[in-house]
Amino acid sequence: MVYKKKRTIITSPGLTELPPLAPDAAGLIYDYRRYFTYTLGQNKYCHSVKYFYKALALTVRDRLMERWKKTRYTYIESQCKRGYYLSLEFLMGRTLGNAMLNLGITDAATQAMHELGINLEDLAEAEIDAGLGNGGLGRLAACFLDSCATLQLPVMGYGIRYEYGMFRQRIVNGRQIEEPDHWLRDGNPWEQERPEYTQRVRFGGRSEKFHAENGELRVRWVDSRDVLAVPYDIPIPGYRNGTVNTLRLWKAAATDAFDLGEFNAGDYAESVATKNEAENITMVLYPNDASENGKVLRLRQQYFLASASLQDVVDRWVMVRKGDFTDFAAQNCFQLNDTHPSCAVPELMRILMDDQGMSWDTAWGITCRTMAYTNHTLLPEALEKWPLPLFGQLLPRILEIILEINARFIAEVSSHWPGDIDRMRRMSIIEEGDVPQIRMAYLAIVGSFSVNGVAALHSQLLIQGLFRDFYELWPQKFNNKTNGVTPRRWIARCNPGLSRLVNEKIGEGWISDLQQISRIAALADDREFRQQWHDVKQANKAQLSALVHAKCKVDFNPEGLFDVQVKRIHEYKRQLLNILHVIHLYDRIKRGDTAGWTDRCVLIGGKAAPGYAMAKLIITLINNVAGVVNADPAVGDKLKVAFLPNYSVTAMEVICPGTDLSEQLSTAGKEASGTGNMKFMMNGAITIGTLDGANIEIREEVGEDNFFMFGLTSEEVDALRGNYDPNAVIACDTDLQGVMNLLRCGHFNLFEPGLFDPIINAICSPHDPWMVAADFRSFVDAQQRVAVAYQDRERWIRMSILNTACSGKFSTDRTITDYNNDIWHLKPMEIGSVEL
Ligand code: 26Q
Repeated sequence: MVYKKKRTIITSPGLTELPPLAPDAAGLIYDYRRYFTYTLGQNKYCHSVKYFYKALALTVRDRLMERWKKTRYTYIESQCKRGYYLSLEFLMGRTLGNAMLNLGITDAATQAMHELGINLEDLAEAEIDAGLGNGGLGRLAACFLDSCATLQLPVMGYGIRYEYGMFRQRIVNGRQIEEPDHWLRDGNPWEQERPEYTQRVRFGGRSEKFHAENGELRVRWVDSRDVLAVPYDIPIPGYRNGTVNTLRLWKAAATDAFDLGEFNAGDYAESVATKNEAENITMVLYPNDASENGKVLRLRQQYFLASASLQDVVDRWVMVRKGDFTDFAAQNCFQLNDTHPSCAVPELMRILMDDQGMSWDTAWGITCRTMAYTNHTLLPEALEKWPLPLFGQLLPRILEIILEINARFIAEVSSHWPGDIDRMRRMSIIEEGDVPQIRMAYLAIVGSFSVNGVAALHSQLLIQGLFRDFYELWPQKFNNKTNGVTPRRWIARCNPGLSRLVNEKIGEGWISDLQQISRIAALADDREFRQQWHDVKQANKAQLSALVHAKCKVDFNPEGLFDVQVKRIHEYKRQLLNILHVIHLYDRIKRGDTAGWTDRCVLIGGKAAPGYAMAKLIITLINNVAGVVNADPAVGDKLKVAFLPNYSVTAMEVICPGTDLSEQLSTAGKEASGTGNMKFMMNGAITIGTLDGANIEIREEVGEDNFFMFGLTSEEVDALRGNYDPNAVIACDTDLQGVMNLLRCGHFNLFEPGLFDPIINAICSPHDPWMVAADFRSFVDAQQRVAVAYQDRERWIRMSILNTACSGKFSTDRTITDYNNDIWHLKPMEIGSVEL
């Protein structure tokens, strides 16, 4: 039956609150020495920087702890409405620097370490990124948590504590090699295990009907193979406001009963294997940023997260409200980060009916008033589907509930559009076919009161395309929430030079109210300010050069234009278009066509999904082009190209402050939003981009004069499909011919003939979905406008200032305020207003 640990409560009058810990340098030094000496057992002979880092991490963590407890009690005592962000990914990066920034103890810690003869930055470098995400979707979740805490909203993150995060990328012979990311090897000072909140998650078995004591017909899930979910909590501090929220990550563990049964049968090896099967669930993050369908382990992860998190919330509710669910929907809201956690819909139904004894109608009334779904992709092939038979084997009770949800939903469709069989077939949660499939996006839409896209264009395209039928049925469910990024990490922390300069001019208010940064626009014509702005950028470019030198052995001259594209490698993001432009510049240099030349340093970085052959080949092409260009003495400083291996959150913290030009090249209508574009803008880079995702809104904010637009619009892309003729495009463009000739004659693969044929064929195919050749001319022309603009130094600096000044909209503080006003309706909670 339902697994519940007995709790023994000890109350001790001796355990009253201690006075708060000193936040100054002397207090930090005292605690640091204690941790270093007694907890970590080190002395003056210690030569591992890991211990120096760990002692400071523990010292800082202590200062979060008081606030964390207070925040928890404030939420429980006030019985306020709570929000939950359910995500298979949280790409947190490093924690130490962010924690110190938000606590306001960076200066004190710098001084403390200085007095101990330690350089704080060296020590911070020892922290390994928490890379529990693939890219945009996972990083967005991390930025959201920072903003929720800063806005003092009672929101908890729920995710998975993967033993292995995003793989580490190495480049060998121009090719991507994946290495495991065992990020927990040296322990994680930021997590706190909470075994007392362990949950039990069922898999397999079957469901059976039975009569309850009161004679009601009920359902139970029996003969299941259960797995324990053990929570690990991570503190999420707000910006200098006393709030510390929680990110709860679940780790899978085998049940004791499991082992016991096998042991009794006398098979030790079998019992250990069974244990592994359970613990495998949270072993590794799937490294695909578009769905890789049909992997049963991935579905186990998804259900594991949904089930453990919902049971956790319901347990807390039952404890406080004593089983009265009248207010549950008014007091709880779950935001689903894409369809990955969408098993939450049938799982909440199961908990409310099977565990809490509710009727279908009551349970459904609660479920579809508490769930909200965010979509992050327009690519139809990336929409999640699960084969029904596989789903039924793994989660029989959940499938039963999904089928019932669908039956009732189809009845609603049929009463809305009587006789419209085709529409019923189109809208069904179950896609018909040889093997029927469960359409997770449809399940999420049917079970949610809110469905949102992540940029204005994306939300518009969703209701016109993928979700059109659903929009016609329920227009009021659909809304837009344009993405953002947190200005704490993405300006204040990663760009101290810029922050100091801005603080001097307009104060520090912008850090928690980014609209205030618009006040620097008034200084865009101030010569002295422009010089200071330029000095900051040049210093940041020097740091980026050092990184490129260290990781790529390529020398970037900071006088050149730093032209950067970093993001997942995907055909729709068109790194290929970027490298075609590079080849074109190389071709011009070789032809001597260099009058009025602007020196350029091109940096490209990002990971390819390990099974995505075309993306991996594009990486190799970039590396081979870089090899040829950088080695050619005729090229010199005119053009440098580098592929940065192992792109990560921490790498971006050095990259975006040192970038002049931000490349946002996706085929229009394909990139849902993009968020890297916002980080670059905030740090004074100018965008060259298509009218796609949030680029459109960036251009609206900064003005068309301060943005380099190019390419087909999404309507033009759609209109061209079917009569696209890339070979005709190439025939009309001598520049593109020059590029194709270099590719075709094997200039970048002299020792591997034919290596890049798949790329050449893709560009020349009339079925190329990404229409690379179609946008080449427009892109090259826009790049020429960039080159000219960069030579007018004063003009460029002015554009740079205006980009930062107009980035206020792209703070996640604005995004989260929108989510809260339109979807969650949570009350900000002052911390400390409740007696402990
Ligand atoms: C699904 C099933 C099985 C295996 C993997 C997946 C999977 C994992 C990650 C599918 C998709 C993702 C990630 C998607 C993603 O990062 N999307 C990006 O989300 C950003 C935040 O909204 C947007 O800015 C980007 O435009 C969008 O591409």
